[in-house]
Amino acid sequence: MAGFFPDVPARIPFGGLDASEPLAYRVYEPDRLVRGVRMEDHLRIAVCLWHSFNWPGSDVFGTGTFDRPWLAADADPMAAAHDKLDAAFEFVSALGVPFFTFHDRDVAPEGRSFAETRANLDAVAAAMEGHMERTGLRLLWGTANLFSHPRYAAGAATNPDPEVFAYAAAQVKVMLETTHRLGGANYVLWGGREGYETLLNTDLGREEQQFARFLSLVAEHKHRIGFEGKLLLEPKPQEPTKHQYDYDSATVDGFLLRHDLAGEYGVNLEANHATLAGHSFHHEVAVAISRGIFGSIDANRGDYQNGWDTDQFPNSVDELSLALYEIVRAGGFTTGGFNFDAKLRRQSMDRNDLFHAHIGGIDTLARALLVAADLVEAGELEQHRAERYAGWDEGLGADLLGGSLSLPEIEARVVDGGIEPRPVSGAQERLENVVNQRIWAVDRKR
Ligand code: XUL
Ligand code: CO
Repeated sequence: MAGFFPDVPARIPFGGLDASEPLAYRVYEPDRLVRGVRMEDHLRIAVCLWHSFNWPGSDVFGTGTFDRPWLAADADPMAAAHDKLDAAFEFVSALGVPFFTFHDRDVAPEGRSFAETRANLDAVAAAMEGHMERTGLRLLWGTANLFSHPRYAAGAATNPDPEVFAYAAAQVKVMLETTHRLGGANYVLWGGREGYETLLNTDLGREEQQFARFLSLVAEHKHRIGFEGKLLLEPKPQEPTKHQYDYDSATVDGFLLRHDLAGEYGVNLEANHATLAGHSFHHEVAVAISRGIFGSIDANRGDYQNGWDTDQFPNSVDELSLALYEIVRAGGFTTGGFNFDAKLRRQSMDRNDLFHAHIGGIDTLARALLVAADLVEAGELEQHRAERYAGWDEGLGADLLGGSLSLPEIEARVVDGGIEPRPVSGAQERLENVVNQRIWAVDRKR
């Protein structure tokens, strides 16, 4: 393929587990049916344009190492924006996944005024429409970058200065409209700087009110313009701020309920953010599903020895199988999907490293999907869970939950009814074996 990735085929082929070609899928086959649904439609995979196309491979100690000509300091900003888009669409179509995601600032440069910035984004969106039409690629979600520019150093919606709130609100309005124009399936808000560095200068009560007002304005505008995608908040406990208000799924759910926003927002869960919050990713997915706020996933992994967001590509079938089990069991994604919010290591400076990283991550997800589907079909976990809670479906359990009994009446039931509970095994090890046996057996299914 002539273009930015000349050594890569126009479409990464499926080679199967025994393939020797590194640029081939071992497991991911878009058309393979899993529980009657195409693999592509189960996973709804997206490539993010920030780590993969708008980041030069810099870290806090060193400058960029990657070959990304459009990021050169002397490049003309709009010409560079178009070159970046050409390379990104070439990449995503060769990968053969259906979606991409981006922040406004990933694709279009800031101008000298708000109006010029909007004009830049509109021009890039027009070019994007052309690329989308040509390649058939779709937008999983759009989002506004409310954290890089110095104006947002003290937060966007939760900034002590109302002018910053206004600027951020205007920016989100534009990006929500752009996402709508491009047919985006969702709109994401990640509050990177909606939090604090120190409580010594922070009014928690006010900031909570500001954040809630901001989110109501966004929801209102979504309905005003007829955007049918979901609005999603992306929980993260810290980084860049010491503490972020959208700490985890449970915190977001409480916030939404407290501010009458339930039903308007769901969550976009990132694996590495779960790790930073001290949770497993499995936990975050299960909590969001049980609260009815599950939306989409940012696929990546952290490093268990590091306390920061390393955003590595996912490579653990074991861990992802458990998250996928929850998703498949709950009926799968509606508007969401798996977005690779993952980045290369700074030393991975070969252009094709971007392909190797995504291919590995996609195969890991595909295999985890097969395991999850197997677990759901076998039904052992579900059966055990149902039996474990069966007491609540009728008799005493139903009476307790139904609210018909007071504490004295419950005492009477214990005494007169001779209630004498007997502990039963939680069977954790047996259930862990069930999961592992499915992971081991999945190869044999072909
Ligand atoms: C940062 C992060 C963001 C959001 C989008 O940790 O995950 O890239 O996904 O702003
Ligand atoms: Co993310």
